[in-house]
Parts: sequence; structure tokens; C-alpha cells
Amino acid sequence: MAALTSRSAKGGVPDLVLLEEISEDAILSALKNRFANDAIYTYIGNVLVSVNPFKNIPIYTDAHIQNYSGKQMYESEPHIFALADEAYRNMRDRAQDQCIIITGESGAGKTEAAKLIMKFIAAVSGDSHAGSKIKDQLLKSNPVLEAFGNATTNRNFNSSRFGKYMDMEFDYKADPVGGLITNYLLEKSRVVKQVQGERNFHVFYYLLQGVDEGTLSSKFSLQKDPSKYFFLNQSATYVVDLVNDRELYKEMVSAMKVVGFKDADVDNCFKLVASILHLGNVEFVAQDDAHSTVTDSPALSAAASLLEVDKQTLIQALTFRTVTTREGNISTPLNARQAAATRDALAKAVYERLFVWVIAQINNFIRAPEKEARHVIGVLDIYGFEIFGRNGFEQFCINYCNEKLQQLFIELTLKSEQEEYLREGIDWVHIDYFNNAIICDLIENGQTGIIAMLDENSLLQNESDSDFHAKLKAKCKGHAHYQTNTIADTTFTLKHYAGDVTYDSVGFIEKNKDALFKDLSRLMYSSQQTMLKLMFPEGALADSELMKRPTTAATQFKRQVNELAQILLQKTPHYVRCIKSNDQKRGGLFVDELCLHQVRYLGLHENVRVRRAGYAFRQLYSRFLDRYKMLCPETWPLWESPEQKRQRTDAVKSGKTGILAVLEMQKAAFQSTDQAYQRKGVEKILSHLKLGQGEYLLGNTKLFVKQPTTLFALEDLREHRIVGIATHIQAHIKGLL
Ligand code: AOV
Ligand code: MG
Repeated sequence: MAALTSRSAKGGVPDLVLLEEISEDAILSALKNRFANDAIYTYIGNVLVSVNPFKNIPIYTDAHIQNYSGKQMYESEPHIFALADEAYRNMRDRAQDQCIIITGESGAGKTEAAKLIMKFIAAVSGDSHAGSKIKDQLLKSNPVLEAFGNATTNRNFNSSRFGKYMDMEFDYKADPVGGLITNYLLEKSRVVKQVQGERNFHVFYYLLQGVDEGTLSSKFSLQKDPSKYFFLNQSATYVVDLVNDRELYKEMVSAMKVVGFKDADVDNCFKLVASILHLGNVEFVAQDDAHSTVTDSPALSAAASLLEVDKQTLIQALTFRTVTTREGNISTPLNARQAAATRDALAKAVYERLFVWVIAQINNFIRAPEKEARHVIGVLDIYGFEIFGRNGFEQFCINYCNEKLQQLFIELTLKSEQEEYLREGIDWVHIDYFNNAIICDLIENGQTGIIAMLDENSLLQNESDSDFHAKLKAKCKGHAHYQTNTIADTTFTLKHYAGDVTYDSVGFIEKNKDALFKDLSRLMYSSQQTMLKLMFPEGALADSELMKRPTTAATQFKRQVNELAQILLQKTPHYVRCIKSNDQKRGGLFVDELCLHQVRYLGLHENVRVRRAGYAFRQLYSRFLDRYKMLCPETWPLWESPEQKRQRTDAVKSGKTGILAVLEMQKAAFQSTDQAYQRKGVEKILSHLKLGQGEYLLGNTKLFVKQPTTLFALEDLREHRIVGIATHIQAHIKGLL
């Protein structure tokens, strides 16, 4: 093999396993070199590392789709399409469910990656009439979900404020037949408040900018100017570069129609969106410390009218709270602050349930009948790890979810590696790695975890955030990943795999309880709008039923995250690890420090080490033989079974001669499914190329190659040989003429 040269790739090694020196710095500079050459994708074995370029690189055209379709990953430049193709072929050819897990911090490019994967799979999969309809629906679900679930944040102008797992379903022919979306914890606090520089969910601005002034006023009682609305004007950010609200409104509405929403549904959705804007403008006047009244305003009337509820009942529900005691129900007045909080709770609840309703509808439209859906490819695009100036309950949940995904990554990459070696009868040497299970346990342990403690306090009457904080301090003290802070007494710090995050416990209890006063549920259930009514089914329950212990938000989330982990564990995983190149969203800028931090916490260094310790590439004998048979005179052109030899002789006798006849014979020879026969062919190639003993191992069905360089060298040789063959054929044809 000494004569073979290493395959050159754009801007450096296409697989980090190939680095001469394995260190964080070496990994960083390799990624940086490639990034400078617009090579934003790099492999670590079958894991794809993607560095967000923040500029358009023309590598997603139809020609690129064609180029990556049906190829092995290492055969071309690393690409998200190559990974999507691998998942699709695995599902089709091996009849296994697949999942693609995309991780990385906010703005690293997860959602874009998820969309590119869907685009690729839609383009290369079957195109029957029904198939093409469902593909449209699947693709168009994205703009709908983004309108309702994404918002402009300081980190990303199109930040996903919910987690999404989407199964694409395929039939026995591997044609798409449907899909199923699961959503995770929407950041609903954004509906009522946004920090400086950020916006509310996109749909509010789409509605105001997309609908003409006349209709806006007659149908929704709204004005075009977003600064008129309290739920939009607190951050004073209305217009964002790259977000054309008017165009996106059109895209959203047309996407809703393609997905299957009826005009009346679309109308009802926007009425609810509008009602929330009006609710935000409802104001309260303090009567005394305990009482308040609602200012009768056009906003109040418009809210009641759009929600199709009685205005007096709305006023009552916003300014009084019914408490059930042993003596019966008591109506307690709310002061102005409490009334405003109740208004906010209602706005958040309506928006969250609308979001859940939209997803449920999409699922109704796209879900395939059970007997049709044979296999799935799941794509997970969840909010990335977040460290803000102030981190609250939402960041706690989001980061916990990322912690779980990291654990899954560790388990699956090592587990699948070990299983494959075992299956193929090859020895495996264990490599040590940092297991973040200890942090997951600190958060989710059923007895001693932070969520369990939070729940204990949330379910007690009159417990405060400071009680919860004190309990944490007492119980978690001394844990290697927990730290009490003396500076601000309401905070605690968790040492996550991705960095230390200081959380402010203020608001944890309330957000975890996530209780909606029954006055509000009943009010919503009294709506004349059936869609809204059905979103609040608990409004129909008797007091005794409503009293039952509600599931807290954190526990519900924990359950969902664990269910998700189970779903992913049952599938063949593929990983995309996204890296954010800079914080300014500047095209082509690679900030070393920022990227190094991500390389570190994504565990890329360990990933490369694990991968190097094993065999970097493995390939079925049949596939290897098919591709490289031409590199050895014994397998090309004369190596053949006795039966094939006889057939070839017959062909020659019957008049077919020359290289074309030999090519035909070769085709027949390598369509043989006899594994022993294929293995023998592979051995012949390896010994002809004088591959060293340590460079490969022969498994039961696959060849294991230690260094990817070997494969790249084989690729180079193959290319060389193809040119030679073409010249040979041309000369032969010329000779015949
Ligand atoms: P995220 O999903 O990882 O963040 P996005 O996928 O929304 O991040 O990417 C953020 C922005 O980066 C996009 O809107 C594009 O402008 C740019 N971008 C991402 N990938 C590419 C690419 N391959 N080529 C060119 N530009 C790209 V979050 O949802 O905030 O965690 O919460
Ligand atoms: Mg996203």
C-alpha cells in the first residue's frame, strides 16, 4: 500500500479520524481549514460535524442531490445529503427504522440541517401520485410549525422555541406514505414577555404585516402597528433583517392549505392569535391592596368577541379566583398584579393549546394508516443548549434535555460499535469516556433529583421558590456537579457537560405548577368557538376531578424526554453535531475560542479517539468487491467461478468477444450472493494490494479497515483505473471500426 497516496479533500482531512495528531487543537484547526474552503461538513466516522457558515454556499442543488444519491458516505466530500442518503438506504435496504439526531447550541444550524435532510429524502424517494402529495405536506409542515413555534432571539433570528421530533413514514417500497410530529415544551412565557432585542412568536408579526389593513380591522379589530400591543412592544423589536413578515405570512397560509387546513380553520387560528394581542392590552386598576377592576376598553371587548366568550364572565375570571374549600366554593378577589398575572396565564394557555392543536391537526392530515407505514426515519431537531445572562425554568428543562441527548450519544456510539464487533466476531478494546449519566441523575432521579424536589415543593400549599432553593442547598451540597452560590442567594449552578450554568430559582415553582385557575378553563370551555372549547376539555370537569394532583410541567417534560430516548434507542442512529462559527451571525467568520468550546463539550475529541481505537470503516464484502474488483488482475477481468467461466466460454463461442463480453461476465460474477465466494474475492484484492495484516480484519460479513486513508487510497486507485479502462475501451472500439 505504500505506493498509494492519501485522497486529498477540500481544505484538509474529510474525516477527523485521519488527523496525524489527535488533540482538541488539531481538531479545531482541521475544522477551521476546511471552513475557510467552504467545506463546512467533516466526518468522525459516521458522525457528521457541521459548522454553520452563515452564508449561502451553493452545495444543495439538484445536481448535488443526484450526486449523493446511492453512494457510500466516504465516496464523496462529506455532506448532510450523504448522511441522509445513508439513513434512507439503510431503511430501504435493511428494513430498519432510522433516526437522525441533530444537536448543537442555539443558532448552530440544527433546523436548517433537519430541513435539508427532509428535502433530500423527499427528492430521492419514490414518486407515485400519493407519494408526491405526502411529500409536499411533509415539507410544508415546516413553515407552519416555524410560524407558530419559532421566534427571533438574540442568538438566532429564527430560533426554534420548541423541540421537534418528526417521523417520516415509508411503505414496503420505501416510498413516503406519511409522518408524525411530536413536540416538546413550547417556551410559552415568550407570549407575554420578551427581552430586549427579541420578538414574540413569528405568527403575531406575520398576521399584522401580511393581512391588509381593512381586513385586519374588520375581522380581527387589529391595527397594523405592532407597537400598539403590550405583548409585542416590551422589547421594542419589530422588524428583523432576513425576516420578511409579509412574505412569510403568504408562505404560512399557503403551506397551511397544502398541509390540509381548511379556510375556516386558518381563520379560527388567526382569531385566537389576535385575541391574545387584545388580551395583552387589557388593563387593571387597583381598588385597594386586594381588589382590582378591569378597564372597559376596546381591547377587552375585542378579546371577548374573538374568544367568543361572554365579556362579563371574562372580567369575572380575570379579577376573581374561585377556591374550593371544605365549606364550598369561595370567590376571592385578585389585586391588580394578580389580575395581570391571570391575564398572562390565560394568554399563554390559549397560545400553547393552539400550538398543540396545530400539530395535532397536521398529524391528522399526514399520518399514514398503520398497515401502510412499514418503516420510519425520525429527525430530531430540539432547542440547543442555552446559557443566557439569566437562566430560568425553561433553560433548566432545555439543558436537561440536551444532557439526556448527550448521554444517548455516548451510549449509542459506543453501544453500536461494540455490538457490531461482537456480531462480526471481532475483539473490542474498551475506551474510557466521560459519562454524563451522573448529571442526568442529579436532575431526574425519582427520589433525590432536582425535579423530584421541585415537585415536592410545587405540590405543597404556599411553598415558595426560596423554600425550594433552600432544600436544594441542603440536599445537593457536596455533589460534584452542583454548586451553591453566595453572591445572589436565589441561584444555583449546575456543571453540565456543555458548561456551567447558573439558574435563578425565582419562578421555578409557578412555572412547574403550570396551574390554570379553573375559572379560566371553564371560561374557555364556555366559548362558542368549538375549536377553542375543545382545547380546554378540563373546563367540563367537576370540582372534585379538578382537585386531583396535576402533573407538574417538569415531570411531564421528564416523561416526554425519557419516552423520546426510548424511541431513539429502538432505531439505527445517525448524528449531526452542529457548531456555531461565531456569535455575530457573520458569513465565513470562524471564532476559535467559541468553536473550541463546542468541540470540547460536544465530546468530539473522545469521539475521534473511540473511533480510532476501533476500525474506522467497515463494508459488506459484496459492496467492497463490487467497487474494487478492478484493482486486482485476479478479480478483474479473469477471476470467475467455473460456472461463469463456462458461460463466458459459451458467449465467446457464440460470437460475443472482446472486452465487452468480459464486462458482461464480470457483472454476472459479482452478482453472486455467495458470501464465502465474495470473501475470497476480497482477500485476493487485499493480498494483491499488499495490505498489512494490522490494517484490516475479516468479519463474518464485512471487511473492517483500520485507517480511512486506506479507503481513500483505494478510491484514488479506482479512479485511476477507470480512466485507464475508458481509454482501453475507446481504443478497442476504434480498432473495431
Ligand atoms: P438552530 O436550529 O441550531 O438554532 P438554525 O438552523 O435556525 O439554528 O440556523 C440559524 C441560521 O444559520 C439560519 O437561519 C441560517 O441563516 C444559518 N445557517 C444554518 N445552517 C446553514 C447552512 N447550512 N448554510 C447556510 N446558512 C446556514 V435554535 O433553533 O436557536 O437552537 O433554538
Ligand atoms: Mg432550530
